[in-house]
Amino acid sequence: MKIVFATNNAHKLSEVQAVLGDAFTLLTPRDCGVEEDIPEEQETLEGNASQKSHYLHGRTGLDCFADDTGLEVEALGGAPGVHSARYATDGHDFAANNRLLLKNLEGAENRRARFRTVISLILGGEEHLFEGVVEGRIIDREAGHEGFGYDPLFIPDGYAKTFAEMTTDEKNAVSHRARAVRKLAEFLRSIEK
Ligand code: ITT
Repeated sequence: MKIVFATNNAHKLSEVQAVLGDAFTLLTPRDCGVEEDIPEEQETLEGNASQKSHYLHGRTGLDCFADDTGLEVEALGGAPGVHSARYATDGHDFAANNRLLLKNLEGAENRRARFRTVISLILGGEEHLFEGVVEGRIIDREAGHEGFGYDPLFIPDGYAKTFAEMTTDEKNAVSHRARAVRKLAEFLRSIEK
């Protein structure tokens, strides 16, 4: 089955393709002639995922899905949350975001955090939402070079290493995005039958 994934993030694309396996071929917005940035201007993960998938569906008329992810840190009242991409600057500056997160958590005893992903799927013109969460903690210096974003600072519960110290398969065993994508895949398989 071919389906369009509304992302410009190559790391996300390879994580999601690894979870979905060969039965699904992911197309990117660019593959469908959509070159411009897809807007995400809402104040919730659900709102942004939905805005991205509706935008791409409107531009292409194809079945598609989008994800929006946030890192929710307990001691920061759930920040950066929906503002995770632009926490420190206006761009996607992962290093600056990580520096700011460490600064804002300096001296904090409570390091609890969770990643939350919301996927919006538009299939036959109807929207379906799927959520995935992973609980963990933020360490006090970056470790590892795999993955992207806040991965070097996040250790999922039950592990002794960060997402950035894991292979894609190890991250996908527990990650927020993989959990949401497995729900999406289950749904797609169930309606194919
Ligand atoms: P698209 O909107 O093009 O899909 P994006 O990078 O903007 O890509 P999101 O809005 O979903 O993706 O994610 C917001 C930010 O959250 C992202 O820029 C990263 O800093 C962080 N993030 C998302 N998923 C992550 C993950 O699996 N590991 C670490 N950080 C992640």
